[in-house]
Amino acid sequence: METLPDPCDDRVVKSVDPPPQKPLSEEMFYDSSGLPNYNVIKKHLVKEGKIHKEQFMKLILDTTEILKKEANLVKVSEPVCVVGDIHGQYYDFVHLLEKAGSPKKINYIFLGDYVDRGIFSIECVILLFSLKVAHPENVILLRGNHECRNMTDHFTFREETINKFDEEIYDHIMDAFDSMPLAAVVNDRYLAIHGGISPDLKKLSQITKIDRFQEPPVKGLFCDLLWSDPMNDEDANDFEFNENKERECSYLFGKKPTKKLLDNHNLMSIVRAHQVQIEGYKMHRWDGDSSFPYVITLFSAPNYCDYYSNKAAVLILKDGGISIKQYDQSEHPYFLPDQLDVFSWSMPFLAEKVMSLMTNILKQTSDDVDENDETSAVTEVTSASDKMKKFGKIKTKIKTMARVQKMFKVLKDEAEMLLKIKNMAPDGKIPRGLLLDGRPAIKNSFKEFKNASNLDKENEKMPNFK
Ligand SMILES: [Mn+2]
Repeated sequence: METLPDPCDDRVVKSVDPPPQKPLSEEMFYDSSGLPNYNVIKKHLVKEGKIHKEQFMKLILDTTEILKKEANLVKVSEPVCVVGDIHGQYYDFVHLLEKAGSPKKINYIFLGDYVDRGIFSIECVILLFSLKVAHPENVILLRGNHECRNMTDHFTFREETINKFDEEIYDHIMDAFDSMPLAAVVNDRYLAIHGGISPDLKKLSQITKIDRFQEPPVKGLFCDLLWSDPMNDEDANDFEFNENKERECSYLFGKKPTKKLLDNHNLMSIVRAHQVQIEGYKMHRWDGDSSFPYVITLFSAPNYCDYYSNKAAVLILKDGGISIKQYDQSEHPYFLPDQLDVFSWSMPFLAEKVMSLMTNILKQTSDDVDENDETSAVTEVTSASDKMKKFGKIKTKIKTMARVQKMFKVLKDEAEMLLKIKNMAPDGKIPRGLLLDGRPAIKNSFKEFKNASNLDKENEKMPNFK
Protein backbone atom coordinates (compact mmCIF):
# COMPACT_ATOMS: atom_id res chain seq x y z
CA MET A 1 0.00 0.00 0.00
CA GLU A 2 1.43 3.32 -1.08
CA THR A 3 1.68 5.90 1.69
CA LEU A 4 1.44 9.68 1.51
CA PRO A 5 4.69 11.14 0.12
CA ASP A 6 7.05 13.23 2.23
CA PRO A 7 8.80 15.20 -0.56
CA CYS A 8 10.75 17.56 1.71
CA ASP A 9 11.60 14.83 4.19
CA ASP A 10 10.30 17.02 7.00
CA ARG A 11 7.82 14.68 8.63
CA VAL A 12 8.19 15.38 12.33
CA VAL A 13 7.32 12.05 13.93
CA LYS A 14 9.18 9.59 11.73
CA SER A 15 8.29 6.59 13.87
CA VAL A 16 4.66 6.92 12.74
CA ASP A 17 4.06 5.72 9.18
CA PRO A 18 2.39 8.22 6.86
CA PRO A 19 -1.28 7.37 6.12
CA PRO A 20 -2.12 5.42 2.95
CA GLN A 21 -2.20 7.64 -0.09
CA LYS A 22 -5.48 6.35 -1.52
CA PRO A 23 -8.75 4.85 -0.26
CA LEU A 24 -8.97 1.07 -0.57
CA SER A 25 -9.61 -0.24 -4.09
CA GLU A 26 -12.47 -2.68 -4.71
CA GLU A 27 -9.95 -5.53 -5.08
CA MET A 28 -8.53 -4.74 -1.65
CA PHE A 29 -11.88 -4.08 0.06
CA TYR A 30 -13.39 -7.43 -0.94
CA ASP A 31 -11.83 -10.88 -0.89
CA SER A 32 -12.08 -13.42 -3.71
CA SER A 33 -15.51 -14.59 -2.51
CA GLY A 34 -16.88 -11.05 -2.55
CA LEU A 35 -16.96 -10.57 1.23
CA PRO A 36 -15.39 -7.61 3.07
CA ASN A 37 -11.70 -8.25 3.59
CA TYR A 38 -11.83 -7.22 7.23
CA ASN A 39 -8.16 -7.85 7.98
CA VAL A 40 -7.09 -5.53 5.17
CA ILE A 41 -9.76 -2.97 6.15
CA LYS A 42 -8.69 -3.18 9.81
CA LYS A 43 -5.03 -2.44 9.02
CA HIS A 44 -5.93 0.29 6.54
CA LEU A 45 -8.01 2.10 9.18
CA VAL A 46 -5.30 1.68 11.82
CA LYS A 47 -3.01 3.64 9.49
CA GLU A 48 -5.73 6.31 9.24
CA GLY A 49 -6.60 5.32 5.68
CA LYS A 50 -9.92 6.36 4.16
CA ILE A 51 -12.58 4.33 2.41
CA HIS A 52 -14.84 5.44 -0.45
CA LYS A 53 -18.32 6.60 0.41
CA GLU A 54 -19.82 4.13 -2.10
CA GLN A 55 -17.99 1.24 -0.46
CA PHE A 56 -19.17 2.28 2.98
CA MET A 57 -22.73 2.77 1.77
CA LYS A 58 -22.83 -0.72 0.31
CA LEU A 59 -21.39 -2.13 3.53
CA ILE A 60 -24.07 -0.36 5.62
CA LEU A 61 -26.88 -1.58 3.35
CA ASP A 62 -25.55 -5.16 3.35
CA THR A 63 -25.26 -5.10 7.14
CA THR A 64 -28.78 -3.73 7.54
CA GLU A 65 -30.16 -6.49 5.29
CA ILE A 66 -28.57 -9.15 7.49
CA LEU A 67 -29.56 -7.49 10.78
CA LYS A 68 -33.16 -7.07 9.67
CA LYS A 69 -33.59 -10.80 9.27
CA GLU A 70 -32.38 -11.55 12.80
CA ALA A 71 -34.78 -12.12 15.69
CA ASN A 72 -34.99 -9.66 18.61
CA LEU A 73 -33.55 -12.40 20.77
CA VAL A 74 -30.80 -14.35 19.00
CA LYS A 75 -29.23 -17.64 20.00
CA VAL A 76 -25.47 -18.11 20.07
CA SER A 77 -23.33 -21.05 21.08
CA GLU A 78 -19.81 -21.35 22.45
CA PRO A 79 -16.99 -20.75 22.03
CA VAL A 80 -17.91 -17.12 22.26
CA CYS A 81 -16.28 -13.85 23.21
CA VAL A 82 -18.67 -11.31 24.78
CA VAL A 83 -17.62 -7.68 24.36
CA GLY A 84 -18.83 -4.67 26.37
CA ASP A 85 -18.89 -0.96 25.45
CA ILE A 86 -16.35 0.10 22.79
CA HIS A 87 -17.33 3.78 22.43
CA GLY A 88 -15.28 4.74 19.41
CA GLN A 89 -11.95 3.51 20.81
CA TYR A 90 -10.90 1.89 17.54
CA TYR A 91 -7.31 1.14 18.49
CA ASP A 92 -8.44 -0.71 21.61
CA PHE A 93 -11.07 -2.57 19.62
CA VAL A 94 -8.40 -3.78 17.18
CA HIS A 95 -6.26 -4.86 20.11
CA LEU A 96 -9.13 -6.86 21.59
CA LEU A 97 -9.83 -8.64 18.27
CA GLU A 98 -6.21 -9.67 18.03
CA LYS A 99 -6.28 -10.89 21.62
CA ALA A 100 -9.53 -12.86 21.40
CA GLY A 101 -8.93 -14.41 17.97
CA SER A 102 -10.46 -14.64 14.54
CA PRO A 103 -14.27 -14.92 14.22
CA LYS A 104 -13.54 -18.05 12.20
CA LYS A 105 -12.49 -19.68 15.47
CA ILE A 106 -14.61 -17.94 18.09
CA ASN A 107 -18.06 -16.35 17.94
CA TYR A 108 -18.51 -12.75 19.00
CA ILE A 109 -21.35 -11.05 20.82
CA PHE A 110 -21.01 -7.31 20.98
CA LEU A 111 -23.22 -5.79 23.66
CA GLY A 112 -23.66 -2.36 22.06
CA ASP A 113 -22.37 1.19 22.61
CA TYR A 114 -20.04 1.09 19.64
CA VAL A 115 -20.09 4.83 19.01
CA ASP A 116 -19.94 8.25 20.75
CA ARG A 117 -17.35 9.70 23.14
CA GLY A 118 -14.34 8.12 21.39
CA ILE A 119 -13.22 9.93 18.24
CA PHE A 120 -12.81 6.82 16.05
CA SER A 121 -16.45 5.76 16.10
CA ILE A 122 -16.73 5.64 12.31
CA GLU A 123 -13.74 3.32 12.12
CA CYS A 124 -15.38 1.07 14.73
CA VAL A 125 -18.60 0.94 12.70
CA ILE A 126 -16.75 0.13 9.46
CA LEU A 127 -14.85 -2.73 11.08
CA LEU A 128 -17.86 -4.09 13.00
CA PHE A 129 -20.02 -4.06 9.87
CA SER A 130 -17.25 -5.71 7.83
CA LEU A 131 -17.04 -8.49 10.42
CA LYS A 132 -20.81 -8.85 10.43
CA VAL A 133 -21.11 -9.15 6.64
CA ALA A 134 -18.17 -11.55 6.43
CA HIS A 135 -19.45 -13.74 9.30
CA PRO A 136 -23.18 -13.08 9.74
CA GLU A 137 -23.72 -16.14 11.96
CA ASN A 138 -20.62 -15.80 14.11
CA VAL A 139 -20.76 -12.10 14.88
CA ILE A 140 -23.75 -10.70 16.78
CA LEU A 141 -24.24 -6.96 17.10
CA LEU A 142 -26.71 -6.10 19.86
CA ARG A 143 -28.11 -2.63 20.26
CA GLY A 144 -26.86 -0.34 23.04
CA ASN A 145 -28.44 2.85 24.34
CA HIS A 146 -26.08 4.89 22.15
CA GLU A 147 -27.20 3.22 18.92
CA CYS A 148 -29.92 5.76 18.14
CA ARG A 149 -30.44 9.23 16.70
CA ASN A 150 -31.01 11.04 19.99
CA MET A 151 -27.81 9.89 21.66
CA THR A 152 -25.53 10.19 18.62
CA ASP A 153 -26.84 13.71 18.07
CA HIS A 154 -26.36 14.71 21.70
CA PHE A 155 -22.89 13.16 21.85
CA THR A 156 -20.27 13.03 19.08
CA PHE A 157 -21.12 10.38 16.52
CA ARG A 158 -23.41 12.41 14.27
CA GLU A 159 -20.87 15.21 14.00
CA GLU A 160 -18.04 12.75 13.40
CA THR A 161 -19.97 10.99 10.62
CA ILE A 162 -20.80 14.27 8.89
CA ASN A 163 -17.16 15.37 9.20
CA LYS A 164 -15.80 12.14 7.77
CA PHE A 165 -18.65 11.35 5.33
CA ASP A 166 -22.01 13.08 5.19
CA GLU A 167 -25.60 13.16 6.43
CA GLU A 168 -26.73 10.47 3.99
CA ILE A 169 -24.26 7.99 5.46
CA TYR A 170 -25.36 8.99 8.95
CA ASP A 171 -29.03 8.34 8.14
CA HIS A 172 -28.23 4.91 6.75
CA ILE A 173 -26.15 3.99 9.80
CA MET A 174 -29.14 4.95 11.95
CA ASP A 175 -31.32 2.58 9.91
CA ALA A 176 -28.75 -0.14 10.55
CA PHE A 177 -28.86 0.64 14.29
CA ASP A 178 -32.67 0.39 14.20
CA SER A 179 -32.26 -3.13 12.83
CA MET A 180 -29.98 -4.46 15.57
CA PRO A 181 -31.30 -7.28 17.78
CA LEU A 182 -31.88 -6.49 21.46
CA ALA A 183 -30.69 -9.58 23.32
CA ALA A 184 -29.03 -12.95 22.96
CA VAL A 185 -29.12 -16.25 24.78
CA VAL A 186 -25.69 -17.83 24.86
CA ASN A 187 -25.32 -21.59 25.18
CA ASP A 188 -28.83 -21.71 26.71
CA ARG A 189 -27.09 -20.48 29.85
CA TYR A 190 -26.55 -16.72 29.69
CA LEU A 191 -28.75 -13.80 28.78
CA ALA A 192 -26.79 -11.07 26.99
CA ILE A 193 -28.21 -7.52 26.92
CA HIS A 194 -26.76 -4.02 26.95
CA GLY A 195 -28.43 -2.61 30.09
CA GLY A 196 -30.48 -5.07 32.07
CA ILE A 197 -33.90 -6.37 32.97
CA SER A 198 -37.18 -4.53 33.44
CA PRO A 199 -40.16 -4.68 35.82
CA ASP A 200 -42.15 -5.37 32.63
CA LEU A 201 -40.08 -8.44 31.77
CA LYS A 202 -41.71 -11.63 33.07
CA LYS A 203 -40.56 -14.04 30.39
CA LEU A 204 -38.08 -13.86 27.54
CA SER A 205 -40.74 -14.40 24.90
CA GLN A 206 -41.85 -10.81 25.58
CA ILE A 207 -38.59 -9.59 24.07
CA THR A 208 -39.41 -11.34 20.80
CA LYS A 209 -42.61 -9.29 20.49
CA ILE A 210 -41.02 -5.81 20.66
CA ASP A 211 -41.15 -3.71 17.50
CA ARG A 212 -37.45 -2.87 17.51
CA PHE A 213 -37.26 -1.01 14.18
CA GLN A 214 -37.47 2.46 15.69
CA GLU A 215 -35.83 4.94 18.06
CA PRO A 216 -35.88 3.29 21.48
CA PRO A 217 -38.65 4.81 23.65
CA VAL A 218 -37.80 6.64 26.90
CA LYS A 219 -39.63 4.12 29.08
CA GLY A 220 -40.95 0.57 29.05
CA LEU A 221 -39.37 -2.81 28.32
CA PHE A 222 -37.44 -1.77 25.19
CA CYS A 223 -35.96 1.21 27.04
CA ASP A 224 -35.03 -0.82 30.13
CA LEU A 225 -33.19 -3.50 28.16
CA LEU A 226 -30.89 -0.74 26.92
CA TRP A 227 -30.74 1.49 30.00
CA SER A 228 -31.22 -0.32 33.33
CA ASP A 229 -28.40 -1.10 35.79
CA PRO A 230 -27.96 -3.71 38.51
CA MET A 231 -28.27 -2.47 42.10
CA ASN A 232 -25.32 -1.97 44.44
CA ASP A 233 -24.32 -5.16 46.18
CA GLU A 234 -25.52 -3.65 49.48
CA ASP A 235 -29.04 -2.99 48.18
CA ALA A 236 -29.52 -5.92 45.82
CA ASN A 237 -30.93 -8.29 48.43
CA ASP A 238 -33.36 -5.73 49.89
CA PHE A 239 -35.05 -4.27 46.84
CA GLU A 240 -36.61 -5.54 43.62
CA PHE A 241 -36.55 -2.42 41.46
CA ASN A 242 -35.48 1.10 42.40
CA GLU A 243 -35.58 4.36 40.53
CA ASN A 244 -32.38 4.83 38.47
CA LYS A 245 -31.48 8.36 39.56
CA GLU A 246 -28.13 8.50 37.83
CA ARG A 247 -29.66 7.76 34.40
CA GLU A 248 -32.77 9.85 35.00
CA CYS A 249 -34.69 7.01 33.33
CA SER A 250 -35.27 3.26 33.69
CA TYR A 251 -34.50 1.24 36.86
CA LEU A 252 -31.97 -0.38 39.11
CA PHE A 253 -32.72 -4.09 39.44
CA GLY A 254 -32.10 -6.28 42.48
CA LYS A 255 -31.63 -9.97 43.14
CA LYS A 256 -35.20 -11.20 43.44
CA PRO A 257 -36.53 -10.35 39.96
CA THR A 258 -33.18 -11.35 38.43
CA LYS A 259 -33.25 -14.76 40.12
CA LYS A 260 -36.85 -15.30 39.11
CA LEU A 261 -36.18 -14.64 35.44
CA LEU A 262 -33.01 -16.73 35.41
CA ASP A 263 -34.70 -19.67 37.19
CA ASN A 264 -37.74 -19.57 34.92
CA HIS A 265 -35.54 -19.98 31.88
CA ASN A 266 -32.90 -22.21 33.40
CA LEU A 267 -30.23 -19.55 32.91
CA MET A 268 -27.15 -18.87 35.03
CA SER A 269 -26.38 -15.19 34.62
CA ILE A 270 -27.12 -11.97 32.88
CA VAL A 271 -24.12 -10.69 30.91
CA ARG A 272 -24.39 -6.98 30.25
CA ALA A 273 -22.29 -3.85 29.61
CA HIS A 274 -23.28 -0.16 30.00
CA GLN A 275 -21.18 0.80 33.07
CA VAL A 276 -17.46 1.56 33.20
CA GLN A 277 -15.57 -0.69 35.64
CA ILE A 278 -12.09 -0.10 37.00
CA GLU A 279 -11.11 -3.72 36.31
CA GLY A 280 -13.08 -3.85 33.05
CA TYR A 281 -15.66 -6.18 34.57
CA LYS A 282 -17.69 -6.77 37.70
CA MET A 283 -19.16 -9.97 39.09
CA HIS A 284 -22.36 -9.13 40.95
CA ARG A 285 -22.26 -11.93 43.54
CA TRP A 286 -25.47 -11.34 45.45
CA ASP A 287 -25.38 -14.68 47.31
CA GLY A 288 -22.01 -14.02 48.95
CA ASP A 289 -18.40 -13.66 47.87
CA SER A 290 -17.92 -17.19 46.59
CA SER A 291 -21.31 -17.54 44.86
CA PHE A 292 -21.86 -17.55 41.13
CA PRO A 293 -22.67 -14.02 39.91
CA TYR A 294 -26.27 -13.18 39.02
CA VAL A 295 -25.00 -10.44 36.76
CA ILE A 296 -21.68 -9.90 35.00
CA THR A 297 -20.88 -6.38 33.80
CA LEU A 298 -18.35 -5.99 30.98
CA PHE A 299 -16.70 -2.81 29.80
CA SER A 300 -14.32 -3.06 26.85
CA ALA A 301 -13.01 0.51 26.45
CA PRO A 302 -9.74 0.79 28.43
CA ASN A 303 -8.79 4.17 29.91
CA TYR A 304 -12.26 5.34 28.88
CA CYS A 305 -12.26 8.82 27.27
CA ASP A 306 -8.47 8.83 27.80
CA TYR A 307 -9.12 9.65 31.40
CA TYR A 308 -10.62 6.90 33.54
CA SER A 309 -7.47 4.77 34.00
CA ASN A 310 -9.68 1.67 33.89
CA LYS A 311 -8.76 -1.70 32.46
CA ALA A 312 -10.98 -3.25 29.80
CA ALA A 313 -12.27 -6.81 29.74
CA VAL A 314 -14.11 -9.36 27.61
CA LEU A 315 -15.76 -12.59 28.69
CA ILE A 316 -14.80 -15.88 27.06
CA LEU A 317 -17.28 -18.76 27.23
CA LYS A 318 -15.58 -21.94 26.14
CA ASP A 319 -15.85 -25.67 26.95
CA GLY A 320 -18.54 -24.99 29.53
CA GLY A 321 -16.33 -22.61 31.49
CA ILE A 322 -16.07 -18.84 31.75
CA SER A 323 -12.96 -16.70 31.81
CA ILE A 324 -12.17 -13.01 31.72
CA LYS A 325 -9.53 -11.44 29.49
CA GLN A 326 -8.32 -8.01 30.60
CA TYR A 327 -6.32 -5.50 28.60
CA ASP A 328 -4.91 -1.98 28.84
CA GLN A 329 -5.16 0.98 26.53
CA SER A 330 -3.42 0.97 23.14
CA GLU A 331 -1.80 4.08 21.77
CA HIS A 332 -3.89 6.11 19.33
CA PRO A 333 -3.22 9.14 17.09
CA TYR A 334 -3.82 12.56 18.61
CA PHE A 335 -6.61 14.78 17.30
CA LEU A 336 -7.55 18.34 18.19
CA PRO A 337 -10.80 18.75 20.11
CA ASP A 338 -14.00 18.88 18.06
CA GLN A 339 -12.03 17.59 15.05
CA LEU A 340 -10.74 21.12 14.47
CA ASP A 341 -8.00 21.66 11.91
CA VAL A 342 -4.88 23.35 13.18
CA PHE A 343 -5.60 26.64 11.36
CA SER A 344 -9.07 27.17 12.82
CA TRP A 345 -7.77 26.10 16.20
CA SER A 346 -4.96 28.67 16.18
CA MET A 347 -7.06 31.62 14.91
CA PRO A 348 -7.86 33.05 18.37
CA PHE A 349 -4.15 32.95 19.28
CA LEU A 350 -3.24 34.81 16.12
CA ALA A 351 -6.04 37.34 16.51
CA GLU A 352 -5.03 38.12 20.07
CA LYS A 353 -1.43 38.77 19.01
CA VAL A 354 -2.46 41.07 16.15
CA MET A 355 -4.75 43.05 18.42
CA SER A 356 -2.11 43.47 21.09
CA LEU A 357 0.29 44.69 18.41
CA MET A 358 -2.19 47.29 17.16
CA THR A 359 -3.09 48.47 20.65
CA ASN A 360 0.58 49.06 21.38
CA ILE A 361 1.07 51.03 18.17
CA LEU A 362 -1.91 53.23 18.99
CA LYS A 363 -0.70 53.74 22.55
CA GLN A 364 2.62 54.87 21.12
CA THR A 365 0.79 57.39 18.93
CA SER A 366 -1.06 58.83 21.87
CA ASP A 367 2.17 59.23 23.83
CA ASP A 368 3.60 61.06 20.83
CA VAL A 369 0.61 63.37 20.85
CA ASP A 370 1.29 64.19 24.48
CA GLU A 371 4.96 65.02 23.88
CA ASN A 372 4.25 67.03 20.73
CA ASP A 373 1.69 69.00 22.59
CA GLU A 374 4.17 69.97 25.29
CA THR A 375 6.93 71.10 22.94
CA SER A 376 4.72 72.76 20.42
CA ALA A 377 2.91 74.64 23.18
CA VAL A 378 5.94 76.89 23.52
CA THR A 379 6.07 77.92 19.88
CA GLU A 380 2.50 77.61 18.74
CA VAL A 381 -0.54 78.97 20.38
CA THR A 382 -3.20 76.31 19.71
CA SER A 383 -6.43 76.25 21.55
CA ALA A 384 -6.46 73.85 24.51
CA SER A 385 -9.85 72.40 23.53
CA ASP A 386 -8.52 71.28 20.10
CA LYS A 387 -5.74 69.35 21.74
CA MET A 388 -8.12 67.70 24.13
CA LYS A 389 -10.42 66.64 21.27
CA LYS A 390 -7.59 65.00 19.35
CA PHE A 391 -6.36 63.23 22.44
CA GLY A 392 -9.88 62.07 23.36
CA LYS A 393 -10.39 60.47 19.93
CA ILE A 394 -7.23 58.44 20.20
CA LYS A 395 -8.11 57.45 23.72
CA THR A 396 -11.46 56.04 22.55
CA LYS A 397 -9.71 54.12 19.81
CA ILE A 398 -7.30 52.56 22.28
CA LYS A 399 -10.16 51.61 24.56
CA THR A 400 -12.00 49.92 21.69
CA MET A 401 -8.91 48.06 20.62
CA ALA A 402 -8.33 46.91 24.18
CA ARG A 403 -11.89 45.61 24.38
CA VAL A 404 -11.56 43.62 21.17
CA GLN A 405 -8.21 42.32 22.35
CA LYS A 406 -9.81 41.17 25.58
CA MET A 407 -12.53 39.40 23.63
CA PHE A 408 -9.95 37.46 21.63
CA LYS A 409 -8.11 36.60 24.80
CA VAL A 410 -11.26 35.08 26.24
CA LEU A 411 -11.83 33.15 23.03
CA LYS A 412 -8.29 31.88 23.11
CA ASP A 413 -8.45 30.91 26.76
CA GLU A 414 -11.67 29.04 26.13
CA ALA A 415 -10.09 27.20 23.24
CA GLU A 416 -7.23 26.32 25.52
CA MET A 417 -9.51 25.05 28.24
CA LEU A 418 -11.20 22.87 25.65
CA LEU A 419 -14.53 23.66 27.23
CA LYS A 420 -16.29 22.51 24.15
CA ILE A 421 -14.77 19.05 23.77
CA LYS A 422 -17.95 17.28 22.94
CA ASN A 423 -16.85 13.84 23.90
CA MET A 424 -16.07 15.08 27.38
CA ALA A 425 -18.86 17.59 27.85
CA PRO A 426 -21.50 17.32 25.16
CA ASP A 427 -23.52 20.24 26.48
CA GLY A 428 -20.42 22.27 27.34
CA LYS A 429 -21.52 22.20 30.97
CA ILE A 430 -19.39 19.56 32.53
CA PRO A 431 -16.46 18.34 33.60
CA ARG A 432 -14.77 21.67 33.80
CA GLY A 433 -12.65 20.50 36.70
CA LEU A 434 -11.50 17.54 34.73
CA LEU A 435 -10.39 19.68 31.83
CA LEU A 436 -8.80 22.41 33.92
CA ASP A 437 -6.80 20.02 36.07
CA GLY A 438 -5.36 18.05 33.21
CA ARG A 439 -4.10 14.65 34.18
CA PRO A 440 -3.38 14.53 37.89
CA ALA A 441 0.29 14.38 38.79
CA ILE A 442 -0.18 11.59 41.33
CA LYS A 443 -0.42 8.19 39.68
CA ASN A 444 -3.25 6.76 41.72
CA SER A 445 -5.47 4.97 39.29
CA PHE A 446 -8.25 4.27 41.77
CA LYS A 447 -8.38 7.92 42.76
CA GLU A 448 -8.27 8.91 39.10
CA PHE A 449 -11.06 6.49 38.28
CA LYS A 450 -13.26 7.81 41.11
CA ASN A 451 -12.48 11.38 40.14
CA ALA A 452 -13.29 10.77 36.49
CA SER A 453 -16.55 8.94 37.20
CA ASN A 454 -17.70 11.71 39.53
CA LEU A 455 -16.96 14.45 37.04
CA ASP A 456 -18.45 12.45 34.19
CA LYS A 457 -21.72 11.57 35.93
CA GLU A 458 -23.73 14.04 33.88
CA ASN A 459 -22.91 12.05 30.74
CA GLU A 460 -24.34 8.80 32.05
CA LYS A 461 -27.91 10.02 32.21
CA MET A 462 -30.47 10.08 29.43
CA PRO A 463 -30.35 13.56 27.88
CA ASN A 464 -33.55 15.58 27.61
CA PHE A 465 -34.69 14.71 24.11
CA LYS A 466 -36.78 17.27 22.30
MN1 LIG B 1 -24.57 2.24 27.60
